[in-house]
Amino acid sequence: MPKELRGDMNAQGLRVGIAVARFNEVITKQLLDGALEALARCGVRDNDITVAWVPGSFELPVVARAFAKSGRCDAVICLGAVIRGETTHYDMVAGQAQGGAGAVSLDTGVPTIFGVLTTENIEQALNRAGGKSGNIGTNAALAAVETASVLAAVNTA
Ligand code: INI
Repeated sequence: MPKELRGDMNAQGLRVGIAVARFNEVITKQLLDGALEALARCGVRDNDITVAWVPGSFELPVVARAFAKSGRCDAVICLGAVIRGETTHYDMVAGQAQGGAGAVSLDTGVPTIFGVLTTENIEQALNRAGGKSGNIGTNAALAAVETASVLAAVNTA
């Protein structure tokens, strides 16, 4: 039988850094609330969570990188909302956030989760920030817990 590893959703003792964008704060505050609730449900203590607000999604990766390199975070979560209707440089902001978060993850080995909404309009964003389509912040937190757990299992297997 092959050895099979899965993440465990019990995250007691997990240390998490969250970078969250102030741009579209009405939305990103909802993402943050969803993430914090999910982390609490998984057993993460408040004392083990640090939240850093950044101006916009473009700035998420640099702060995520600092969290990841600090040696004090087992997982990092990036939260933001990039809405096409409001910007002509949507693709640049969204691309930097996504590529930057991915680079931080691979360069540091600390799972860095992409919880950034990219939508056409504010209605779609609200739907995915605690509205009828769930909460991307919640999903991001659960992905952080599961990935940190399976990574620890891979590293000790
Ligand atoms: N930042 C966002 O997080 N979402 C957006 O929709 C957005 N728009 O529309 O421009 C946005 N812009 C700011 C950007 O992230 C940087 O903070 C800014 O360019 C300074 O570097």
